[in-house]
Amino acid sequence: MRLRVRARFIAFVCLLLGLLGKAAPAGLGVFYSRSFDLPIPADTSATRGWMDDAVIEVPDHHTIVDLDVAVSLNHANVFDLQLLLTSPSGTTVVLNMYDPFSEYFEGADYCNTIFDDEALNSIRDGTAPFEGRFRPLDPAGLAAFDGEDAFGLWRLRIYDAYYMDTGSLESFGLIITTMSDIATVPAPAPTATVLVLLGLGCLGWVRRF
Ligand SMILES: [Ca+2]
Ligand SMILES: [Ca+2]
Repeated sequence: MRLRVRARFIAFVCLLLGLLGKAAPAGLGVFYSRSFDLPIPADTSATRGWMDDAVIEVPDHHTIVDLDVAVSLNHANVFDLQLLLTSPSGTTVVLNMYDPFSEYFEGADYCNTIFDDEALNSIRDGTAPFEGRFRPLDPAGLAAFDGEDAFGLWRLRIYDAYYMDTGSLESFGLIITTMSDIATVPAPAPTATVLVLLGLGCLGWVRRF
């Protein structure tokens, strides 16, 4: 009985999407990621200074509903690092940085770290290599990007503020939850047709029960 109800629901959604010409339900995430090998700092003869910006180009127009940011880097002491993300619109959010006068620690690397406003823990509660999900340092959070168009160049900027230790950026990614584009752009005719046929097929299958 439950299978039949679920099949009816799938058939109904397919038919509705096909007839309305929608590509997919709203709220799907899109992921843009790149590998890097950028020294931190950029001047390999120094142990303090800016990394060259890590840039991801988003080639599509998406109105951002939620944004998460993935970072992997190696660095002998990540206490040195200030991580900032700047959107194509020019908004900057501080992902993490430390105050040398009140919170010194030793620890290496960011390993598959995901900055996420909805994470249970702040990055300040984590310890290197920060594996998992953490809220960014900036009180405004990544919500500062909500409502912006994701299209264009995103820059992860990293400043190594103190001497001695160095490292390199390995990867940086954007996980964008978007609604408006997916919900409003009509699907290509073949997609809509396939959805209608799929919906009709499912209905036929349901009737055989
Ligand atoms: Ca989030
Ligand atoms: Ca350093």
